[in-house]
Amino acid sequence: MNLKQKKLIITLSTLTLASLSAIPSQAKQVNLSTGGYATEFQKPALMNKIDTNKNNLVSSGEYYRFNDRLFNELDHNNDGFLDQNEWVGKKVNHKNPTLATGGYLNALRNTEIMNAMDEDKDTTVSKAEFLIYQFKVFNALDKSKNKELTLQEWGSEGLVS
Ligand SMILES: [Ca+2]
Ligand SMILES: [Ca+2]
Ligand SMILES: [Ca+2]
Repeated sequence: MNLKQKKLIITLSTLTLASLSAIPSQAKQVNLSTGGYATEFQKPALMNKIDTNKNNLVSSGEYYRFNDRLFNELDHNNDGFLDQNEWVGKKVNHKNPTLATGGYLNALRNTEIMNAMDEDKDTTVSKAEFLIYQFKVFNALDKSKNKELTLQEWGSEGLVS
């Protein structure tokens, strides 16, 4: 086991859905203005894909499962880290092409978004970094703080500074 893997296990073991849901969005706004990312993210079509039980709400659990699967799909060598080649290099060989919208995947796979997620600046995005970032976004949109996003909250302001 290399150092990176050790670090990942330690970080992930402390990451529960409850702890992720409690992450403050820190700044009032999360800056996702790069390359139309926020626009693609906030489309109802993406929300609909994440809302697996089709009750027109995205729960923190649905959101967690979506991001967990998305990370695993991008992590070609299954080492728990996304490097630059996995992020923007070759096209994703979709194991599950219906997971997200094409527009969202294109906007996500941008080095500026990758750098924003890479908290410790080691040029890879660990699963912990990925989930923490995605939950900052979730929590910024969850205006009513009930760990569920309505369509109105999904499209609400607060992601772009
Ligand atoms: Ca739902
Ligand atoms: Ca990897
Ligand atoms: Ca990193």
